[in-house]
Amino acid sequence: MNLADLNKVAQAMVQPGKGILAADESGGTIKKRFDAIKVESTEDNRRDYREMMFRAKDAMTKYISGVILYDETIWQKAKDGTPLVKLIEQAGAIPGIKVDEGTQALPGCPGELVTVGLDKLAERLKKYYEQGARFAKWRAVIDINAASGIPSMTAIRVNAHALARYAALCQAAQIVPIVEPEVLMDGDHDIDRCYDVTTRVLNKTFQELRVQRVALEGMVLKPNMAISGKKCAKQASVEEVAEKTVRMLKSCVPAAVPGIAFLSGGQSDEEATAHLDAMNRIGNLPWGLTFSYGRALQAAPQKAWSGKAENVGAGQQAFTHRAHMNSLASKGEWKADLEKKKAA
Ligand code: 5MM
Repeated sequence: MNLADLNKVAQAMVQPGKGILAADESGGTIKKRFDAIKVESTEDNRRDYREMMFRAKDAMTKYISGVILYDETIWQKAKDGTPLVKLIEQAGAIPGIKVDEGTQALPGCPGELVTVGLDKLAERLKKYYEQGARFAKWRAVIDINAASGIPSMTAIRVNAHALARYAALCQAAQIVPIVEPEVLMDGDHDIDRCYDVTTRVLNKTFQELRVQRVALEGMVLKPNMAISGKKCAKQASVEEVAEKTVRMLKSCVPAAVPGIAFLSGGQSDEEATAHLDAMNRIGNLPWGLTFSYGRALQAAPQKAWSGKAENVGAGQQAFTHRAHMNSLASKGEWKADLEKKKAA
């Protein structure tokens, strides 16, 4: 492992003013997104949609540091035969790859999941590196449900162990691991419950990363924010989310980690931007704080595109606008009234 090079890539992923496009929806998830805009999820449509984003020059060159791809996409070519990975590289962004293989029920823990995909991961990483991937992503899913008493410590430990195994294998293959332990915001829990559970999850994850000798300088963390569950009657304000998330991360994430790139987790586009902005306005943080959004970057361009070739320009404009807003938020320079203006 060359830690200096891993650190260089990790620093580039979280550089000020840029963030990561999570375009790694698996087959089932992209179908759900396409169903919502009445587009059939064929290989060609998936390619056309992602090609549209990767060719959005302003967004990709100014605001996007890296793109997380799904296995299908990393091997795909644009309509004119250019590999999609090349389009990303030509824009000056870094190609990355989702390497987990989804979740399975965790035996003995009703209602809880474990992320799978460690078998043959070393071999897969070698091929992805040859194909241009310089970082990878693995997502663990932790649910909160007071009625069923979850999460259990078992689910937290098992998932932390798998995240650390994955991260160590990535670094041995000279690939920067994005470590994503996601505490879902689907329940009716309040922000303080989210804070407590996420604290436990992050502490366990970093403990496992240390045990398995993962070099913290060569990774990026992709966490959820401390936020109210979607069904909670009392929704925390932007300021409370920002203050509690920063406090939580400061107490759990070592300063050796180059950067933190949040998932959006079902927040609206503007909420995700406002929260990131408010955190960066607090300032004096030991790591870069940026975005690695899927839905909060893509909902608008998906709607604008809606599967029609004549809408490619509109889709690119919508994507550029969201990327621009989040770029500003990553520097604490976003203002709500900028949302009304069109992309530059
Ligand atoms: C883009 O979606 C990613 C892949 O999801 P599936 O494995 O379900 O297809 C997902 O891991 C994503 O990167 C993170 O959840 C962050 O995305 P959001 O939409 O929460 O910002």
